[in-house]
Formats: sequence, C-alpha cells, structure tokens
Amino acid sequence: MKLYYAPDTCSLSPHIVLRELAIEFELVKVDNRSKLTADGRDFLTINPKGYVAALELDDGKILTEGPAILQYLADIKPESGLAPRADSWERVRLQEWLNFITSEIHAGSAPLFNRELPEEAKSIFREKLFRWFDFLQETLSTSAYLTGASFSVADAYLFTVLGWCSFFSIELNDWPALVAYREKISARPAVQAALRAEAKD
Ligand SMILES: N[C@@H](CCC(=O)N[C@@H](CS)C(=O)NCC(=O)O)C(=O)O
Repeated sequence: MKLYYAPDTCSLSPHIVLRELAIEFELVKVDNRSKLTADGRDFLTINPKGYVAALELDDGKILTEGPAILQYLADIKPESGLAPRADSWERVRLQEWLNFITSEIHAGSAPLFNRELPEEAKSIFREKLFRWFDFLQETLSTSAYLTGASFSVADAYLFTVLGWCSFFSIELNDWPALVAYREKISARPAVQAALRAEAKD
C-alpha cells in the first residue's frame, strides 16, 4: 500500500491510522505546488483532483477522500476498534463525526491558508470555527474521544485539523478540553512516529 501525502496537511490522519494499525505501507511525498511526487511522477495522474491524501492499494486501485480512506483502513483490522462494525448504529455516529470534521472544520479552515483572501473574509471563517470549537469543547469535556471512551479514526482526523490552528495564530487555550485532547493524542506512539516521519527531509 502507498500513501501519497504532504507534510502538515490532512494526509496526516490516514498516516496516523496506518501506523496505529501496524499495516505495511510506503510513504510517497507530494509537492502540493508542483503536483509532482518525490519520485518524479505527475500526481494528477494519480489523483486528478490534485489533493492528498491518496491511497494506492496493492492491486493498483487508488482511493481518495479522507473519510473514505480512514474507514477503508480501519475495516482492514476491525479488531483494532478504530471504527465500529460497518452495519452498526455506532458506525453511523462515526460517519456523522467524519462528515462534520470534513465539511465544517477541514473545509472551514482551508480559506485561512489562502494568502490572497482579505483579513475581513478570514475573520468570518475564523468566527465560525470558534463556534465549532465551543461545540467540540462541550463534547470533549464529558467524553475522552469523539465517539466515547476509545480512540477512533475520527480522532486522528480531528487531531490533524486542529493542529492547523498554529498556522492561523489561533490559540486553543480558550478551549482547554481541546488542548488536553490534542496533548493526549499527540502522546500516542503512532502519532509521534507519523510526525517524525513527515518531519524528515
Ligand atoms: N475532499 C478532500 C480534500 C483533501 C484536501 O483538502 N487536501 C489538501 C491538503 S489538506 C490538498 O491536497 N490541497 C492541495 C491543493 O489545494 O492544491 C479530502 O477530504 O480528502
């Protein structure tokens, strides 16, 4: 299996999950500006959308879209508990979280990376994110992880997108449950290993 990734992006979440599951994989770095892979290929021939993450299966199939990749990986080792069984109510809850993270937190953060966007526009997106942080603060004040007592693929995803706050000069200190949540997840060996691997070169 190959994971096409770019450092500091959403591809960190499937990267964490691959390591949590101890699945053998190869990391292929993508330059998100030139759309070239580190081994010199045109990334657009791999994912025409031009986005990381992309997962290449051993039979050559390419899977894109973070929430789909995360669930695909978790289902390879259901005993890991990183996603509830596919036909369960709990699985629907997990999908509810993944959809919220992708459409509200991930997509809501993306404009803040845009250097061309005026500050007034950015402050609208920032305010909306703050409302979602209030909501997450409430959830994570009474629950160790998004879906309950154990870490799931949704936590790998939320951990990743909350990590972008440092790029936007957003201090998470106003949401202490989010700070504690990030610290707890950051201490996981798989998370440390993924961060170390992405920091290389
Ligand atoms: N809908 C896609 C979005 C993926 C995405 O936003 N990838 C960003 C990095 S976080 C990217 O590769 N951007 C490259 C670009 O905008 O050219 C998913 O959920 O996987």
